[in-house]
Amino acid sequence: MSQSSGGQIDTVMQEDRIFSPSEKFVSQAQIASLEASQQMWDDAHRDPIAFWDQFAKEELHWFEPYRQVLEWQEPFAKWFLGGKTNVAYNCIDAHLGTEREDKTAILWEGEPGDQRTLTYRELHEEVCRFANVLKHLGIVPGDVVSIYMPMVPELAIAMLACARVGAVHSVIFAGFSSEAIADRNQDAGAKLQLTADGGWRRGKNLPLKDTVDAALEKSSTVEKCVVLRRTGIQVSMQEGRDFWWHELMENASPDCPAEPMDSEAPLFILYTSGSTGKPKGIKHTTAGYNLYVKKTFEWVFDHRDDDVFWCTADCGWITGHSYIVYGPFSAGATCVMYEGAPNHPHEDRFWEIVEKHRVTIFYTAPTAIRAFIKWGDHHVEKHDLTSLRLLGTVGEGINPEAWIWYHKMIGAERCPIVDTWWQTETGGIMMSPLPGAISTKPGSCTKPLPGVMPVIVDEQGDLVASNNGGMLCIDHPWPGMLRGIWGDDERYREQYWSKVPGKYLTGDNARCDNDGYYWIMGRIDDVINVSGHRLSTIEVESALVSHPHVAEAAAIGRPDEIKGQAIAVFVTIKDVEASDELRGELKQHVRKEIGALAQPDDIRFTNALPKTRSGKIMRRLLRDIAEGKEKVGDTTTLEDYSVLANLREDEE
Ligand code: 7RM
Repeated sequence: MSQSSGGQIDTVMQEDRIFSPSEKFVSQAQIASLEASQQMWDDAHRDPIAFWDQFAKEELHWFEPYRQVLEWQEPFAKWFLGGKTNVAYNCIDAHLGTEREDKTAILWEGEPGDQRTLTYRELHEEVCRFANVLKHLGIVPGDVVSIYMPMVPELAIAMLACARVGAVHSVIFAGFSSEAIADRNQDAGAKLQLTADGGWRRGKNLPLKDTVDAALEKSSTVEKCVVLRRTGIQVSMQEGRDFWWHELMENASPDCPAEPMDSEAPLFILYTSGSTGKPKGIKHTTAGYNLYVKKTFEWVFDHRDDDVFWCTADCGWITGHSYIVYGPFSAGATCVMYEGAPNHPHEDRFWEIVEKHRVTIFYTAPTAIRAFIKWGDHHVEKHDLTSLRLLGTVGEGINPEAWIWYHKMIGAERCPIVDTWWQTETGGIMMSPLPGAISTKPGSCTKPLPGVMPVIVDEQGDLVASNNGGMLCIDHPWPGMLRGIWGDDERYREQYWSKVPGKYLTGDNARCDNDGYYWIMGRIDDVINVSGHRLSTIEVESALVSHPHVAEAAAIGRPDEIKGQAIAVFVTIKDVEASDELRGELKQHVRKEIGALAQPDDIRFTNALPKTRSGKIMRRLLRDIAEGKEKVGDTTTLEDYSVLANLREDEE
């Protein structure tokens, strides 16, 4: 182990397993060798401008050509200056008149078991009609439309219709409170609200319109509201403000040419949780984002025309924006879209859907994988998953043992796994295996995609040596990068461009091993400092998860008079009861796996960990609890409040 100096992060994890794609996979892959991927990477590195220029010309429809590829006035990038295109056009119209016109675009499954399919032609008609509805309601290019809807096809239709008329959408996950909606609406200056009467979640009817009604009392800029009928629950409609989706659509013409939009016209705002209470609206624009999500979708998922792609995220997150809607549709893919929970009506719902629709590419989050493991293999074994050829993960680091389970149980050791590292801010995937070209190591997101230039630096901003952990930054602008924080250039500079001069600060720690493989080590703020050794949360957690009775683990540093910090871990277990004996066994297990230094001081058993609504473990809250704080920090993004109450009761 290296001695810490200059703020580097120690690594204690040793993961030597390596998996190569099968001959069959490679023989059919688009990028089918290390040499081919290296060639792309070298081309992009040598001349990023020429690299992206060529793709932009080939892959997007231009109403007017651009005159300059990139203008970089740090920290503000503009891509494809002077060009005019339209994201909805690239996602739909581009496929009309080709063999994709009658191809299925959306394969939708409602939670209660209802089903709908839309071909690209049908999607085109729906989007055009709703685009006319938007115009009829007075929406003009640049207006902000707030969307608070369940995972139904109309959510994608609404996003695409906004893009078609040049409106900027702000999708808010349909689980947020009325306060959260109002805060975001105010910050964005939203003019129109789109919602539904309700949505299904684990058999319950979520009263979305009621929540919106409360939000609109405090959304001073919102003038009108369109309501989709989904569950049929009773809602109150305010005369002159609220309109039924289906009534407006009845009279809407299916003819609506796409608005030629400037390359840098804002496409959407997506709010992420900042460290302060103030909502942070990440801004993405038109052409660069569109190109980036299209190419990364094709590269990472090795997309072919006969694929059935399923990304299990919600459109309320960046993963849904980029890899349910804009990336796959630009590439002409068939996408499964599912409305509900993975355990409704039973814990095998996802596998039932995979079997039913013959899904070939499945993209989900580590939190879901850990839940599947906990629920038991028999749910998986009931179903025929032989259609799958490629698996993916996103959202958190995946513990190597969870990776191995995914590889064996879901992939039957046949499917490569793409562990994709990226952020709301990056727009699309930044690091991931190219599945036909790059061998995988469980727990590593492997290598940067072509054109992505990661660097790892210490507190002084100096590059760290290979295998040392440090702050992950990105060195050169890329087309999908955020263009700022909505209405707050100063915060954008301060948060992403001030700590390490000249580089985009991701906020994550990482190390790059001797083979050039990257290992994400968690958020900078989550580092545990034990006697001057700075440890990453994921390594301690992965050591715990490799124990047969551990389902999930979260490691944090709590204050300690002697060591600076002590390691406290919160653990959910499976198949056995909590006991002091197990506690001792787990400490020994971690000690054996990664060493005495990383051995937890406290182990607290819990039936659930606090997570964000998109499934990330909230270590910050656990720190507050471990420190015995009466009031924990910002909980607006917390998924389940009862978890906190339970953790408190469990306190020793
Ligand atoms: C796509 C998304 C971003 C943060 C990011 C990381 C963590 C995401 C991985 C990962 C390890 C991964 N956007 N993260 N993917 N950590 N391995 N493959 O999740 O804006 O919501 O979150 O998520 O900390 O900075 S996000």
